[in-house]
Amino acid sequence: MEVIRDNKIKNLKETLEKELSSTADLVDLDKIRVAYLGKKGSVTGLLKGMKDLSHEERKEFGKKVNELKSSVADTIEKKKAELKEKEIEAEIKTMPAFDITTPVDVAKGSYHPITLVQRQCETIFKSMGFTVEDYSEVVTDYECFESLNIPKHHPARDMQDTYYLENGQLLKSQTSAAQNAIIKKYGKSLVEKGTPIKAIFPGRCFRNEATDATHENTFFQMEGVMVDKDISISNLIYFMKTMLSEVFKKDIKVRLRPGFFPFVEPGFELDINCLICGGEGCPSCNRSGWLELCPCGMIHPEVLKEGGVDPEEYTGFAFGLGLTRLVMMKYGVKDIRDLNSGNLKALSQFTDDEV
Ligand code: FA5
Repeated sequence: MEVIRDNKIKNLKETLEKELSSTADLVDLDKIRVAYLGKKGSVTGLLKGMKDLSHEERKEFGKKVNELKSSVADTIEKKKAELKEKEIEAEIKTMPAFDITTPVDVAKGSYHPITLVQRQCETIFKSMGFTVEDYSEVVTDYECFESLNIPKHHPARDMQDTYYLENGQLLKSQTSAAQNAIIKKYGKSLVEKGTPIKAIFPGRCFRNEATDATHENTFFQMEGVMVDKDISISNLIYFMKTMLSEVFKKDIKVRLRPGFFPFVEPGFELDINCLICGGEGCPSCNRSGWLELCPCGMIHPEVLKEGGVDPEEYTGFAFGLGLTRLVMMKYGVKDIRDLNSGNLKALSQFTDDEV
């Protein structure tokens, strides 16, 4: 009797193998699974005659049927994976070839107006012999303040509260944060070869401040420094005026008034006549007719010394152009917040084929 039962198991396995080898479809495979392992399936059916067996035989046969059950389930699962893979391969073969270089049919993007004006300023300064430097947005207290003659607890820090990282670094509140590194970088060739330091460094700045039509918490500045023998305020004014007349393609009325920054001496505020209201006074210029655009001055001897340049021998100027404000004036943007709004409709109106 045991031989008959073993034969039944063997036959069942052989029939299953035959059926599987001629199955090429997942639906048919599922039918086979039900036919073998379902409630009324042939494997389950084997257990039906068990009630007539002795205790020992039942134990023995039950074990064999359970082994059969899991081997059938495994075989069906393997076949299922095989069929799925074949199905995917067939699907891939029928897919049209994908060419990654095919142009996408969507509206063309455009440069942000700040990028346009930044590039324009870079071109102007490069044509006057300046190099363009890039600098990190995350800086140390030394870079942003101490190297600029602003020690801890100096009141000048109050104007430039910014965002601090847990490690003590900060998001730079002014592009002047790069001054020390630039002076150090080019100081050697100034001293050894007599090559003047002439660099601009545009960058994003951050300040923890209440926003209004002319103040954002995230805005752009463009710093410039020039250090050589006999550099004076006249050089500074020349470069500023040249840059502004190139950007606006006309002479711009500017005014220079005294301004205090611990890293320049003397220091100035360079204002331009508000181009939104023509100097009449409007919310964009705080109703003064003038817009504070570019603080500047002669680099403080302590800052030169900190950068490794002898202030007895060399002098230099520095300026911190409010790039975002320049963009407002150039394009007549009344509220600075529009520039960070991400509103494509508002931004896409600014195009410039010169850049
Ligand atoms: C400075 O940041 C100095 N580092 C500038 C400087 C450089 C002086 C070199 C001397 C020598 P101030 O905080 O004024 O200065 O900012 C410079 C310009 O950045 C401002 O004139 C203005 O145009 C722009 N600016 C300042 N704060 C904001 C703000 N919150 N939103 C938009 N633009 C701003």
